[in-house]
Amino acid sequence: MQAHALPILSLLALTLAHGNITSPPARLPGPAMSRACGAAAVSAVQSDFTGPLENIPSSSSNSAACNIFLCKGAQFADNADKVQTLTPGETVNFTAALPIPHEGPANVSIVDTATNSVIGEPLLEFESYADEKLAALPKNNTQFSVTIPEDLGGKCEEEGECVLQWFWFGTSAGQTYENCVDFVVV
Ligand SMILES: [Cu+2]
Repeated sequence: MQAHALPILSLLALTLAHGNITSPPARLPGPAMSRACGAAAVSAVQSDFTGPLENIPSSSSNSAACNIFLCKGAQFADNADKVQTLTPGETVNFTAALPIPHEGPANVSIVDTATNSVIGEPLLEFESYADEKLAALPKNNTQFSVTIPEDLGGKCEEEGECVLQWFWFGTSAGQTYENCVDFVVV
């Protein structure tokens, strides 16, 4: 029974996979997310780290702290060990996995987590990202870098205050992808 179940699970994982940030380390679900968003939301993310926000049941939310559209619901409290210490003007290299591309816009921005608002302008923007009609994805879809602005208006000096957010919307798929990298500037 076990031997038969494994190939089916592997196939499912392939079928469900869409995309995520693999470096720098992005926020993951944990106990704080479970308290904020419910265990079903955590299970949905853990079943496929590359899945879209639309696959996460937000109806299980039991707290104003849970916003699936901010960092996929992942909480700072579960990720305090992943904070990147950066300097103004520093270049940050990203690696993304896009096992199932869906064409659409994408960007990387600095988001103020208290208000879920973008600070300044996006650091990187793609009008057309992850186009499945291309024979091969451009290298900059999975390997790209951003530069930390010289002036963040005094923000992003406290852990948990700011994240580097990768955002991608697969237009025809109607699927939204987000991953957040916690950081502080010093
Ligand atoms: Cu997808």
